[in-house]
Amino acid sequence: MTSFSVNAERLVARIRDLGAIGRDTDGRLTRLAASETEKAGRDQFCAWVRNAGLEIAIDRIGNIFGIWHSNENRHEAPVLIGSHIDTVINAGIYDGCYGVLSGLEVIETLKTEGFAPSRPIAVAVFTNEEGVRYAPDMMGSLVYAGGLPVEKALAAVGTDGTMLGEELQRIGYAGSEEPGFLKPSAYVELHIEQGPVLEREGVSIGAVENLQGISWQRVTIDGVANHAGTTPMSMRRDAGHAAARVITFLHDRATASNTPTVATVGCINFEPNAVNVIPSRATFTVDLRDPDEDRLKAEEAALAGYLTELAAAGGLTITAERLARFEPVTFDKHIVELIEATAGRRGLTSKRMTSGAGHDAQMIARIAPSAMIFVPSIGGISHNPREYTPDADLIAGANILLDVVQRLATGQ
Ligand code: HGY
Ligand code: MN
Ligand code: MN
Repeated sequence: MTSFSVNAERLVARIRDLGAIGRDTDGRLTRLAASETEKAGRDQFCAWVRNAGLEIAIDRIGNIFGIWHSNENRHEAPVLIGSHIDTVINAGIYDGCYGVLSGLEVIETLKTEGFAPSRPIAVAVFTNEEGVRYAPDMMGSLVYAGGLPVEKALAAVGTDGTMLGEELQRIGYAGSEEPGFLKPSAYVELHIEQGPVLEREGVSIGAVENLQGISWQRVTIDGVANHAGTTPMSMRRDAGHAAARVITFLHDRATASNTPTVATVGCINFEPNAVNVIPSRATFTVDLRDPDEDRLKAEEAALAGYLTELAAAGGLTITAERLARFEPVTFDKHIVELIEATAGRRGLTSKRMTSGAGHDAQMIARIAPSAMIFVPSIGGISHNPREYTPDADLIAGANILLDVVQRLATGQ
């Protein structure tokens, strides 16, 4: 197999250009799913895809596909590369975008080099991977893989009260293709690690063999509003204090365990949210993750038990609503082995890894052999404007993706 190399300048320039789209007045990068800023990112990606001479297809949940096929291979199942371009709030420029732009780069390089694949190669931008505005996360790829009815996803109401389907209409990305219209022969996703392992161990490439389970809940605690100055401590039904106890319970339990379990409370809101009123209501999110399904279930049960005790002891009413729940996923061992062998052929070190973050690959793994390639994140920082991966690592990862896709598209 002839080994090509991506156009490093073009890829790095596009990562920076896309990273400049969607900055607010404070310069913070925020491209929430189906927002005006994400539309601008989608438009830019589609312009690059058109310019590359690929066919564009958009499905009903707004997933975008850039497809390269020939008359000879158009009826074969495509090799699919993908990720996302929606971001969290005040995000870095690499999360998701790196994988999408590297996928486009791989196709453009193979096209330019005159490579003739035995099957189509496509790059996908999946809608709402982050799940910050609409839950659950990885929504577009979940719908694509048949894990969530498209009508239900389109009816999702966001944290801002908008409806996803209406927002996709408004930004012009409510497509007509039925989700799942392309049945991939294989799926590969290139992504920054978003954790500290590769950098700490001085390894260039992560061959991701599995991905941990994810549990998202929204907890609502109802107590009684009362005067901050006149209400004795013994008479309070303080929803705010109860929320603080739950946050401490989760943090201490995960910290004390000698397992990879992680627990995060990322959003919290008090009502009436006034300096001199004991909160009557506290609403917050709980993100629990573990590579082992039984342990994740045990963490969910421990939380449920603690909430029941807290409600009884404090005269509170506590409810929990499930926002997302995904079991751990194991990726395709042949593709993982191919990633490792490819890294070796390019003289790069690699290691098998578990993904701590959720990714679209965990959903597409339901319908096609799938795996992921990681490159180092400096300081393990992500979901933060300080997210950074050196250009040399970005290019190394993209060339591994290039070789892996080329091999998957020649059936060797
Ligand atoms: O939550 C996650 O792990 C991903 O960034 N959506
Ligand atoms: Mn991501
Ligand atoms: Mn992310």
